[in-house]
Amino acid sequence: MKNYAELWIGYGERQTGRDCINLRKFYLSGAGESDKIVKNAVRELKTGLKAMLDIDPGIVFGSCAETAPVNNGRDIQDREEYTVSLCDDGMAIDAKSGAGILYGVFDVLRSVSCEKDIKEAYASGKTVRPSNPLRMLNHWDNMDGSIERGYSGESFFYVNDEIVIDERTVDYARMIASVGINAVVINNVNVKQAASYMITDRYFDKLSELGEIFAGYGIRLFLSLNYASTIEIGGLDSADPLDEKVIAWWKTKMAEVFERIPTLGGFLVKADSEGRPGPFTYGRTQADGANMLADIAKEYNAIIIWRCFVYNCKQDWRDRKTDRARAGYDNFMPMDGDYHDNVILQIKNGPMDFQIREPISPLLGGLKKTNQMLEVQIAQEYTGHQIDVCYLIPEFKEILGFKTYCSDDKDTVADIISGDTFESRYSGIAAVTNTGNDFNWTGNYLAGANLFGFGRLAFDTDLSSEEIAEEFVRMTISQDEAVVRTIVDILLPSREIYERYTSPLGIGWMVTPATHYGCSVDGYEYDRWGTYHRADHLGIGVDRTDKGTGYALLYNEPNASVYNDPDKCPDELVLFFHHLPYTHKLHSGKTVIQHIYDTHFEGYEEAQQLAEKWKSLKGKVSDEIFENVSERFERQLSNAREWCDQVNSYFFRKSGIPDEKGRQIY
Ligand code: GCW
Repeated sequence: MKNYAELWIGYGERQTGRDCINLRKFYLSGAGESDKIVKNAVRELKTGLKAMLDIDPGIVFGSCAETAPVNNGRDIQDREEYTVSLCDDGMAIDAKSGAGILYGVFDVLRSVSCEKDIKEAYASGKTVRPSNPLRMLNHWDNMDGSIERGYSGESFFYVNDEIVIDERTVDYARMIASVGINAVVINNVNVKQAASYMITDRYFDKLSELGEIFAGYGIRLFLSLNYASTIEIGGLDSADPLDEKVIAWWKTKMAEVFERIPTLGGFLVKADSEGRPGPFTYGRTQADGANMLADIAKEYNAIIIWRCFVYNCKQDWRDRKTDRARAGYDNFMPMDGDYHDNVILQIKNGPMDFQIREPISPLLGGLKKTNQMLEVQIAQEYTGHQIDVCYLIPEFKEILGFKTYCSDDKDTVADIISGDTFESRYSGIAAVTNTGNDFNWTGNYLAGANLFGFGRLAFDTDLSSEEIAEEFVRMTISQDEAVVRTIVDILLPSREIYERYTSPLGIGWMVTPATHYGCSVDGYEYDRWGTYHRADHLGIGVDRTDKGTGYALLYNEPNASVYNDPDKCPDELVLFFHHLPYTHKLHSGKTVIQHIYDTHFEGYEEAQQLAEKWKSLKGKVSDEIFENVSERFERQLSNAREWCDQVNSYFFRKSGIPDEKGRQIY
């Protein structure tokens, strides 16, 4: 027995498919049997089919493409594409690389695992080309084993400043490769202490071993980099990106790093953000910093992913001119076109910080001459800490589908990050991951749907939230139709329910400072973080219109005009863009205050209904899963109740306006 769950690669026994002739022989073409990814693919196929159906398939190798060198660029999608089709005595997986074959194998295993009719599923051949070149997970794991914003135990990569490589490491690679992840950053973007030494001899051997394991599953290893390495580990007195000594140090360093870790894809950098060092200290731009590193990394075919989460975190709450929402745009937009071609800017989905509802960052659709990557967060920092169930795939679908109007066609976020809109050399999507060393990897079993779902969606943006949820439940929890239905019905509305009992109408925050779990309406109101709701006895919201901070105007038309006008702005974002009286009527016909009361009472009630649904599964799912999720639901309900009562009481006390429906407010 392993000391962790195998989730969707557990390959428990299945009933359907045993007599399917097509599963008895596989013709693989695209890479040869000596390719190490192909070896892993074949092992996976054999293990999976044996365990699920007691079938030992024959393997026939067909034509073999040339193995191209490691590359993070656009053409990667050509090599990762696969086609699965039926033949008389088996089935064929055609690709142009080992990775393509591996993804084809996982497609077949998924179908078997979901008890699909194989003949039907592949009747006309199925070709899938990944929607995004880079499909990444960002770990915020620290080398002491703690995880920043981790809610699933400690890191499985590090113990006491050492890198741990064991069976779990390999199963992790299998698990994420199975949903299409092809790149992983294994350390926190806040690079401090031991992590600064990742690029030294101290860790090279382990990193090289890890990189090889990942490479066997088509995954490229990335590291977060300390921008001030020249000072902190190099003994120089500067990290000025234009300083010759600094440049020379990096040249030597990178030569060493890429020699010792040949599989390394590049680096992720958080600079000039929340106390991390960066080029601003030397009066240089973000582009100066990114380009310096990228020019050196280029020689090794590597990329620099540079985060846009740069803002003033020492704001004065009295100051109404400074608007944190503008910061990313103001810091990065003026240099559009200046970032070198192996730099990617990594942009959080919203302008603030992973709130339950935010508008899309105006950099997405603003930047036109820069490689871009979207950053989302499946670690539930602001969305319930993997205690509250919050299936995030519907939110990600909204983000990807958002029309930025940056061009006549292909203007959605999905188009931009796929690289199609601007034919970008590098692009993709990253998620701050939600894993840890808990038995079930993600704290709450249901939070596994976000890990599974992120990968599936990044690989195939056209999949629906429901299809993904259903696959997750069938592969991980149960095949029983009623159970599948019940859990899918819990997952699908969970994000909107969470939104209803927490902060209203896009304003965000109102969370307990530091932990970010639980309600504290004024927790950040008189603090330095730039995250205010500005409520008084008359109204609430931040004026980000042309009369306020001007943020609304950073969007392309018609989005700018829509957001700038309280009568056009969608309800769910209206307090993000406008300061409004409690009596302001929303499109829904309700006043702001009545909306707050209604949604909070409803949200809490709906959370109770979700918990009831879960209770009905006793005896129908494993005890381990049932108990884990039940215990979380108990905590979710007390959390939801606090949110509901605190928010309602707060706004009743501020506004003095009673609830039309006369419900109990304190
Ligand atoms: O959401 C904030 C978090 C920080 C995090 C930061 C970031 C890694 O509260 O913990 O630091 O974002 O994205 O860099």
